[in-house]
Amino acid sequence: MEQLLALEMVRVTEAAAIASARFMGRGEKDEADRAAVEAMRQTMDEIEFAGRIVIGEGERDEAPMLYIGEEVGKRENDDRRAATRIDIAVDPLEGTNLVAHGQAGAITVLAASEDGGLVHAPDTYLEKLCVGPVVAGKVDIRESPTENLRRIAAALGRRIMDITVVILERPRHDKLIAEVREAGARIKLISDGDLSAAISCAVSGTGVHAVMGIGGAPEGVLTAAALRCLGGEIQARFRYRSDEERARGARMGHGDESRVYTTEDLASGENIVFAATGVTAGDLLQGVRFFGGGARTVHMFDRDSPPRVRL
Ligand code: VTB
Repeated sequence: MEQLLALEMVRVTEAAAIASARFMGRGEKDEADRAAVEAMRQTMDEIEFAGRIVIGEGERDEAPMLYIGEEVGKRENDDRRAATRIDIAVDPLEGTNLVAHGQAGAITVLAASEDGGLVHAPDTYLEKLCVGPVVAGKVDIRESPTENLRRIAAALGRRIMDITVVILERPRHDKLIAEVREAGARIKLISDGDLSAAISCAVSGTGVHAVMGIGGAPEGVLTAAALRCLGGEIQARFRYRSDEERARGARMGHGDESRVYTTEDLASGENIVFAATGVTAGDLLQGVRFFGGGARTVHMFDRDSPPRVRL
């Protein structure tokens, strides 16, 4: 996959960002999401490539567009690109609630890899520990949050009190939050969006050093793709909400809940392309700004090896 494709993928996340940003503060999260999905799908179909959605809006029967298994891309010319199938993972609008309420941190995200390069994660939860490049390789999700905070602080040459951890504000995290407070780190509680928080860990200047806690599994794969490109790390374990989910996860090969998935397990592809555009301004990216006759957007995109970031 060439650099060109990476650039074209930015067009896809940009189109979704501009379309959904129009819904900022309108209290219509489903409409904001639909606008992002439609724009993404339409823009992908203008690009010559043979794509297949591996992470998207859901199963075929529950999502009209960008469903798992859907083929995307323009396949008119039988050139080399059309012959190479590319797996696509999307989160057309990460933070639908954030857009609906005009709050910070909504982004549109796409990752691409060669066939089989991204885990087909069931729609369930993952327990995640995400860190940036300096800390990568030094944490272990099987250890306590306190121990991991010690390791993060040591790697960054700081005290634990100088570390900021992002945690989704959910009752399931009460114990985690209490422990992180006890350990002395600063916490940023977010209402939504652990994917953009995880990417922020790998971008210096965002003031975010780690993400801990349980969030969506499909977004965990997108996190892994982004962190592969940026040199960060995610460690994760499946956390099922019901026996039905557990059985489905097991059928997909993810039955072992004690297995720790690494960044490379979740995004194993040799070639990984990742693109994101800001919808509402956040730690990571500025939001879409409209002016008479146009809009200004800010993106981040990259491909694996060598890790590089363009803001
Ligand atoms: C949310 C959302 C995240 O996972 O946490 C969701 O904000 C799952 O958690 O960005 P809830 O079911 O408690 O809302 C994400 O979508 C992705 O990890």
